[in-house]
Amino acid sequence: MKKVITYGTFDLLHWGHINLLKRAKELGDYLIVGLSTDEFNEQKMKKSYHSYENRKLILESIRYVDEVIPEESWDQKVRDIQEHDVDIFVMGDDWEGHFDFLKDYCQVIYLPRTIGISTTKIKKDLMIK
Ligand code: C2G
Repeated sequence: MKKVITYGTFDLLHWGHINLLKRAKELGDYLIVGLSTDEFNEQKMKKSYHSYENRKLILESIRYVDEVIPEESWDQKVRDIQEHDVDIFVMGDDWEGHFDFLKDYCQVIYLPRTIGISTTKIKKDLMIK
């Protein structure tokens, strides 16, 4: 079984996230999502609208997602890859190059981001209207 992992905040889930999760799942048979906790979001200078528990509930409802684990720090990826026997690490290409050190442990793939949508854009557009 080919296992894929990706990480993110996935707040205000939108079709750009779904495109990423769909393509990530298509690379293997089992997709794990490392979901940023509310505390880790603070380290990423992000504030989620939805709590970790609710973002987890939403992600677990998506057909492409097989398992959701908490992302609590920048340096847990190697351990996650080893403990979950991951074959492929996937991120959107806004992260291009940032995780190349993981190539010692698994395949690293950066997928093109979906243009025209982001959680930040949603928040901004809602504020204007
Ligand atoms: N994404 C995308 N297209 C968009 C928006 C997001 O492909 N229009 C992708 C991002 O590239 C990322 C994933 O969706 O791979 C989740 O996006 P975020 O929740 O913004 O994740 P981020 O805050 O970048 O967290 O350790 C890694 C970090 O936790 C990544």
